[in-house]
Amino acid sequence: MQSADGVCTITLNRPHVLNAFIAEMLHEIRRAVRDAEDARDTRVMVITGAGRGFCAGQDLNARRWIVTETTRNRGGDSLRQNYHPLLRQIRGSGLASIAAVNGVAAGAGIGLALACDIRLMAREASFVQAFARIGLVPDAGNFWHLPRMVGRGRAIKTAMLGERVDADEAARSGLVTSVVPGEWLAEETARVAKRLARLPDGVVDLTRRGVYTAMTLGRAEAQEYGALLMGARLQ
Ligand code: LHQ
Repeated sequence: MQSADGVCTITLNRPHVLNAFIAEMLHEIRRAVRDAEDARDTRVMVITGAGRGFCAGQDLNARRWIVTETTRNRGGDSLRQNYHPLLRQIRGSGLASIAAVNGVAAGAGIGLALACDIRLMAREASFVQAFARIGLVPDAGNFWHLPRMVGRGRAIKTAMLGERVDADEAARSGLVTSVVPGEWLAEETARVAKRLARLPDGVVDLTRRGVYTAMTLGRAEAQEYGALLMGARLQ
């Protein structure tokens, strides 16, 4: 983890397997997020990958994910124990989060990117919903995010077929906020992160709370929630 100017950067660092997750790495990321939250001057966290991948999801060599009743159950437990706490932590933290998607993201790697507030993507990067190919179903937040972000039809198509979604398609369908050539990704990420870090105190936290909460409410309740948050700004 690196920190400067209110921005902390967490780099997934298993490039030989496109930064696929193992339990230890998930714990390390959680620790890094906690450290970022505890650092008083940190306002923004950036998550990115070392090498040519962002994150290829679960490391398939860490355990053999042959689909049997047993592995299915273990898969559920692995999600509950290893993945869900991290995704909740990112979403629940008071820090703005940016996924700088530098390369391919697959499976739970997409889940990690979608848990962040903002996704900036290198033109060379792509998303692969790899689950179905190996006999699994989308998880790690993908079920929740995909239909909301890209609509039901696209969600089902990409999840079932597992076709590669390139960066331009990801931007068109709303999965990422912007696409830049790979060599500019770090610069663009730093620019956006700095702007977020310089916003008045509380704005980032209340805005993301407003958006995420409003997504679960009806119109009238969402308006009222907006009034409550505005009240918190102007008392
Ligand atoms: C890998 C991986 C990988 C190990 C590439 N593991 N080595 C949660 C908990 C519970 C249950 C299970 O599931 C989950 C959530 C999940 O995330 S399930 C989904 C797991 N991920 C995948 O199925 C993706 C597997 N990888 C791929 O489909 C491709 O590698 C992608 C599309 C990501 C990239 O393709 P390429 O750009 O062509 O790269 P590559 O395939 O040549 O990979 C490069 C190296 O990385 C290669 O190793 P090698 O020694 O030959 O250079 C791969 O074996 C290794 N690698 N993903 N998940």
